[in-house]
Parts: sequence; C-alpha cells; structure tokens
Amino acid sequence: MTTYSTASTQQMEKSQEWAAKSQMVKSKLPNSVLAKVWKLADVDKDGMLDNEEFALAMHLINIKIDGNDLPSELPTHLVPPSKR
Ligand SMILES: [Ca+2]
Repeated sequence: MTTYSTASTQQMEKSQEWAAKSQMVKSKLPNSVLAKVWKLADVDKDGMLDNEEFALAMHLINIKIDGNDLPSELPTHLVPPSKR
C-alpha cells in the first residue's frame, strides 16, 4: 500500500508539472521566454512549479504578452508569501 500511494503521488506531481508546462506552451511564447519565465517563477529552485509558482509563471507570461519585458530578477512583491 505504501509503495502504491508513493507512486500515485509522484504520478500526480508529474501530471501537475505537465499541466503547468502545457499551459505555458499554450501562451505561444518562444521556448527561450518560457524557460526564463520558469526560472523566475521557480522561486525555491526545485525544478518544479507548485501552485503558487505556477500562478506566478502565468502572471509573468501575461506581462510578456502585454508587451512588457520580463524582470531579470523576480521583484520581492511577486515572490509568493510562503516563499519569502
Ligand atoms: Ca519550485
């Protein structure tokens, strides 16, 4: 049972990650931009986006879609409260 629940949790994380990536790809921004968005949004640098980081990534994508440049460093006010 333990093995099963571990596997299913990992699978869920994997599918969440995939959902995040496919949402980002839908923005039609170039991969280089999406990579930068991912890097900025992955505040804790674990290589994955959790819910808060994903919301932040979508926010950054909207900034870019609006024609503004991405910040080179994430401004403090954009860091999710739980990561401060
Ligand atoms: Ca992360």
